[in-house]
Amino acid sequence: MESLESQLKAKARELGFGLVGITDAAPPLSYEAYRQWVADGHHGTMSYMARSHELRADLNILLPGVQSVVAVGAFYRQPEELPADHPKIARYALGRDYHKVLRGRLRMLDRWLHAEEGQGRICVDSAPVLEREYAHRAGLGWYGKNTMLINTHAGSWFVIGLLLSTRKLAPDAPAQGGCGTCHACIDACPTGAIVHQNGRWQVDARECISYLTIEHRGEIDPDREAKLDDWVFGCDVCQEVCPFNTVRPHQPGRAPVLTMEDFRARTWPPVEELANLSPEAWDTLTAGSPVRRAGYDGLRRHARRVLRTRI
Ligand code: B12
Ligand code: SF4
Repeated sequence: MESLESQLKAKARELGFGLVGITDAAPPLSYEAYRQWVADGHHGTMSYMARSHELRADLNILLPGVQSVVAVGAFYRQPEELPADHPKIARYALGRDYHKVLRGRLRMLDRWLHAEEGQGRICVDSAPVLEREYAHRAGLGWYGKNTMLINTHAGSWFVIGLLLSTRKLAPDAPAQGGCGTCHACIDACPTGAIVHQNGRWQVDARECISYLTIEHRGEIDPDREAKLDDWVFGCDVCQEVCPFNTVRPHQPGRAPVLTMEDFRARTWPPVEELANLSPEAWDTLTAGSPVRRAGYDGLRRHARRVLRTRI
């Protein structure tokens, strides 16, 4: 008979997850690295990253009796390239919000796995968990110099979700691989946000376009603002240049496209329109979209900046 683990993985694939793996619930090895990142101020104004340290150290606080973690990855690369004049919105945010999409599907996996025994808890950026570490341990990918989790066969265009479980499941091996001598992302990052500190590569969020256009609250200092290029929401540069994301006709395994229709890009108006959205148009356009996180004023401000720099 097929093992519980293989049935679980088949179920996850049936639900549209391109990647799935299992690890144990042992405390994260990178906890100290995370604490240091916060101590160095790399989190900027993301106060939620500096809170709840103890929760990040022990999954038992989130789910008492937790034994296993099922990590899933959902691809979001679009099947067709977007036109060159499309507003620069990070690919993960072109369709429906991954928090909602992954949560909905993980709920089905949770019900299936715990129908007869055990309990589960879903984490999709919704609880203070070092998601990349658990996904790494479950075999989904290894840490790139851009800090993205990269899968040797499928690149990094995927978002991560976790299902914690009180059931004991056989773990997979952690992902093996690395960037080697490649430093394409470091050279291409428009702001120099990828830094080598304390013996490892990390992103100083204060310099990262993704942070500055999505998470940062308050004014952006003019020197930093001048480096934001044309990005209206998020940034994909360090992934666009990554060789593991390059679509190579002779290696069709690389950079798969979305497997969930929810991630298909909605129709985004041109930057001129984004800069002058009415509150009603904003509401309709961003319903169920990650772009909502930038706020009505934030999105318009970034769109206006892009227009200013085009002149
Ligand atoms: C805060 C945050 C951000 C911040 C900071 C990013 C950062 N690199 O830390 C900002 C706003 C800048 C950001 C940007 C983006 N983010 Co973000 N973000 C998060 C969040 C909420 C926490 C990440 C975190 O803990 N950072 C703190 C640092 C210290 O952690 P870390 O970079 O993951 O570093 C760990 C590893 O590098 C590890 N490590 C490194 N080397 C080694 C070596 C060994 C041996 C070991 C054991 C560990 C280890 O140790 C660190 C601590 O755990 C996670 C979701 C979550 N809850 O985990 C999503 C998440 C990381 N983001 C994600 C995405 C998609 C993005 C963007 C691509 C979005 C975009 N296009 O604009 C960019 C990418 C920028 C980049 N190069 O990282 C995905 C990444 C998916 C993937 N394949 O890796 C996540 C996992 C969300 C999700 N659920 O899918 N993000
Ligand atoms: S998301 Fe953009 S700004 Fe941030 S580290 Fe990557 S290339 Fe640099």
